[in-house]
Amino acid sequence: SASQPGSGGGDDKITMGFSQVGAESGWRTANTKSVQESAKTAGIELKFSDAQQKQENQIKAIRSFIQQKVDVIAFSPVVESGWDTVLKEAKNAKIPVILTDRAVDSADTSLYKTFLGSDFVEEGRKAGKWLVEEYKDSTETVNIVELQGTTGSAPANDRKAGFAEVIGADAKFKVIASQTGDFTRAKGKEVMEAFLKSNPDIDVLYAHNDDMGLGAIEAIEGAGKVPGKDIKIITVDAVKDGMQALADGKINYIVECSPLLGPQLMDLAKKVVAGEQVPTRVVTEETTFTQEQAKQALPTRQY
Ligand code: GYE
Repeated sequence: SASQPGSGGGDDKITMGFSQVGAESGWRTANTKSVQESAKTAGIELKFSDAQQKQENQIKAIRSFIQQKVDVIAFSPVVESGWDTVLKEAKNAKIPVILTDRAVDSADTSLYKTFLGSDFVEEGRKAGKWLVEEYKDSTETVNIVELQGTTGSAPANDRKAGFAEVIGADAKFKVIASQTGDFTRAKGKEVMEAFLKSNPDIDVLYAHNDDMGLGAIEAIEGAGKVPGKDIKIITVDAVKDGMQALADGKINYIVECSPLLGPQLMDLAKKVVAGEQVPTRVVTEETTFTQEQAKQALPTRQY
């Protein structure tokens, strides 16, 4: 409202500046839709900016939101580090910041009000636990390749760490190659092609999102192998295309990561602008899917 510091308009409508990572994946498309639709429903005016996976674009967008005196800034930081300066500028301008989806590594946690999003380390652990269970009766080496998300991003760092923590307990699990596929289908395919050329004996692919896994499936089929059988595949997100591939037997297991953060984000924004106390961390609720569960869930899947 107009009486709040940082209020731009003369009316009571809250204005939110939102800096999105980009449009790299099905998850991101669903997330953008969720944010835009729930802003409308909540009566919040949204200034939306797409950073095309570049931190410098996000910093520019945040500075422009500060200049426009929005009531609240929300953003999904493409990478974890390098935010202190611009977040201090927002703080000095008395504009509250809400981290959405991805975290920052700033030591000074007073630079933002709250962080809404998934527990990515736990997602990595869930992927690892499925693998341990799947190979519990085998004593042979399990050769794993990993497609990492965007370098330096919270989900890439954390999904790698959680997975490594769980499989690290048994020496038979070997990550023989691990590289970024930038969370995109095209990059996932390209990197998987290279993996297949240099490693004749891949048992498992762990991809940090569905899109990279879907690109990799094309590469695996192109190499004359059967995805889901010759090479077992675990991914994260559970977007529709991923769930379809899971139901079709091409993916073996998906760890869910919900992109539907919009409604919670708008609730938090209203509270923060009103000067109310909010929890400093809000974790999204998530599940996992086997092939059978995917078949059941698909008809009613929202994203
Ligand atoms: O898993 C991936 C997207 O930050 C959780 O970003 C998000 C990740 C998601 O590109 O598909």
